[in-house]
Amino acid sequence: MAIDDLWFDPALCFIANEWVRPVEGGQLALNNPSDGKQICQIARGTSADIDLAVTQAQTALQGEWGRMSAVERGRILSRIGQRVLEMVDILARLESLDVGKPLSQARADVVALARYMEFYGGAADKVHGATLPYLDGYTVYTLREPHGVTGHIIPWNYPMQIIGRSVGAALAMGNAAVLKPAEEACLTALAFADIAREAGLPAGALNVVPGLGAEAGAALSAHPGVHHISFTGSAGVGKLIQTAAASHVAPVTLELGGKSPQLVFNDADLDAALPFLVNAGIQNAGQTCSASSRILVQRQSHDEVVERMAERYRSLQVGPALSDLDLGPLISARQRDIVNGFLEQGSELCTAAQGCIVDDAPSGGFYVPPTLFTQVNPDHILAQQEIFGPVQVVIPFDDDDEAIAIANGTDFGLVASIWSRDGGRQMRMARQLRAGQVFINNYGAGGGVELPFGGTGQSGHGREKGFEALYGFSTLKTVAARHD
Ligand code: TXE
Repeated sequence: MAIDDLWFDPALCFIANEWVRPVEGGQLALNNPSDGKQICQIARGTSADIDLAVTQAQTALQGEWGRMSAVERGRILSRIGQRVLEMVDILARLESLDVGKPLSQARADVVALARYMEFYGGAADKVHGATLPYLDGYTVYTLREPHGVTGHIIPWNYPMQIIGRSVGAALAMGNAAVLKPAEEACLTALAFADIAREAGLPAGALNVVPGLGAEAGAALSAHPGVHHISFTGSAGVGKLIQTAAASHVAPVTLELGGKSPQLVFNDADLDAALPFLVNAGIQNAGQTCSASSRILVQRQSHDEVVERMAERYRSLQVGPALSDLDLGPLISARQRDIVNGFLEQGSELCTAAQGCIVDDAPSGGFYVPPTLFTQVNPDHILAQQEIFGPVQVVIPFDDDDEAIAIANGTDFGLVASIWSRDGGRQMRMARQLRAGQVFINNYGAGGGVELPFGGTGQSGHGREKGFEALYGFSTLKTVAARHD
């Protein structure tokens, strides 16, 4: 079992490079989504632990970490990335066990985390200010500076990738981070902090306080000593966090999920499209903010696309994460119940195909069969709300205008893709789609560490990933010097 590989006590918080007991001594059970059994106990951090972590982060900014050159920060991040890769087997097994995702998908997340560290390590000393022409007798320039203490509240679906894109970028800019991982999956966040310590990250630059959202999470978002909050999770909690941060006017980056469409036109290369159409919906059992849960197909191609997607669905196998089948379980009984509720609401729809849960899947696991619905009305609840499970709906359309109207007809705007050979249509659609990322004849662009990511509307605001994230995790100072 991967839990035997743990070299630290998961029931502790990680503050100033030390493993410490939560101040109030609380514990939470961490469960294995594949069988529903307890894996271990984790710390139930509270506002007292958040206070301690923020204080240590502030101390780090005044000490070695705050004085460190950008190039040295970058070297440390690169070393962390190398160490993450050296530990790929252990980390992948831990993530697979904890999140319930198939082992090979967990492994890809570890590799992505290492790549984030490499990218932000290399970028740390390449963020420049500018000199600005101004009045005679003045020299004016801008400085990019860290916010100070950054808070990172992350979900359970991609802990390592989200740490990479948010903590990695924040540290590259010289912030000191306080990370509140999700109570459902936090083992790799703790492991990562220890790896960072070992790779030379000074004490206090990264602190991890596990705990409940309403306790540790709420305390972090409302803490007046936190100068920026990065949040990935539900829209409801995103609004709470933005409100809490407003009390001390801290900027927030919100990444809140979506209902991302893929638009398949009659002139699309279906052989190329098919794997993307299905994989983007079922990866991590559909528990992906950028999951493509709506497939919009031009009417003439509709039946062929549905039949080919259905064929793939019928071959999908769902089982325990470490068995590395197509899909693992959902994260929790609660998430399974939410998804089953949606499936019930779709009971009057046309089900094109379902995958199967393998016979020897443990009875206590949180499994649901991947399900493809077809001929779905764009206003149906399954075509409007984020399901966060392996459920895709196929919606027919007639022409470009209708495709855009349906694609933009939800509250979300995270990702979209266009499958067409017509260059003019590709460019027109890319402009008209309401989404933070648009892909043409692909979906997801291989993980896209380098590609800025974030949403519009209820999908949130602010951008993470790529170089753009470094602007979000820094503030701009203008210096105007008058001289004779
Ligand atoms: O998210 P929450 P949940 C969506 C998805 C899913 C739904 C619920 O639709 O079905 O959200 O998932 C912390 N103050 N996404 O309940 O509650 C919490 O501890 C501060 C989309 O898991 O938003 C965890 O660390 N923090 C998504 C984090 O917020 C609070 C990923 C996310 O939990 C808090 C996950 C509070 N009051 C779910 N309450 C995506 N965009 O990828 C909770 N938290």
